[in-house]
Amino acid sequence: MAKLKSTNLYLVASQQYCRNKNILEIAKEAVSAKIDILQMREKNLSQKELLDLGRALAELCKRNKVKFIVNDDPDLAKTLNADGVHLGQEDILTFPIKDVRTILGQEKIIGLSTHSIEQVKTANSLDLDYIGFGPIFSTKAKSYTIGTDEIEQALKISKVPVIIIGGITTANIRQVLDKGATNIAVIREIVQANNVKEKVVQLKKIIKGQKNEN
Ligand code: TZP
Ligand code: MG
Repeated sequence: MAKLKSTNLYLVASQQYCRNKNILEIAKEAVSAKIDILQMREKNLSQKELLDLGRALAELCKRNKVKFIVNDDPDLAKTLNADGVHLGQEDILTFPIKDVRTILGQEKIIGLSTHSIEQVKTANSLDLDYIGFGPIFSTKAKSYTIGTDEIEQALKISKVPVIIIGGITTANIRQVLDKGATNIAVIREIVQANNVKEKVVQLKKIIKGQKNEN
């Protein structure tokens, strides 16, 4: 059985991109508006802070049937009994995917960031449940963009669901959906929204408008 639904709004939750609000508060609002997947992506927290935030987010997601993914660290994902882990290209030098699978088991979700068609092809030989593909548009988290031109090819060749990421907003999301994408991940568009709930509802509505199933 597929571990992900066919259409997903994926929030990458990261305190450093929030303005005046706490990431846990934002996560609560996003979850109440039925975000599908939430990733904890914190690069500047101590192990204790990561554990505390991770426990709170894991509990929140579990209670609301939202998939909870931990960035960068398979052991932390295991400790938190998260639904899965998300790794970058540099992470898999330290944690080869087959070892991550051994740590987490068959039931858990393993995602990998890809930034080119070459990386999508390589990802096809790995034991993954989804890939991220981006950054499509300009973003604070990366210093380059890959644009929309290769989205169709990435969707066509990838063996696993492709989650499109990078600078996506309500203003430009249709450019991505028009290429066939059904899985969208964002940070700033949600965490910096004046009204997080409204923003989630609005994004989900636009994404679902593409496809009738969920
Ligand atoms: N990987 C590629 S782009 C990105 C990550 C983690 C950040 C996306 O953030 P935003 O604010 O939606 O551009
Ligand atoms: Mg990483």
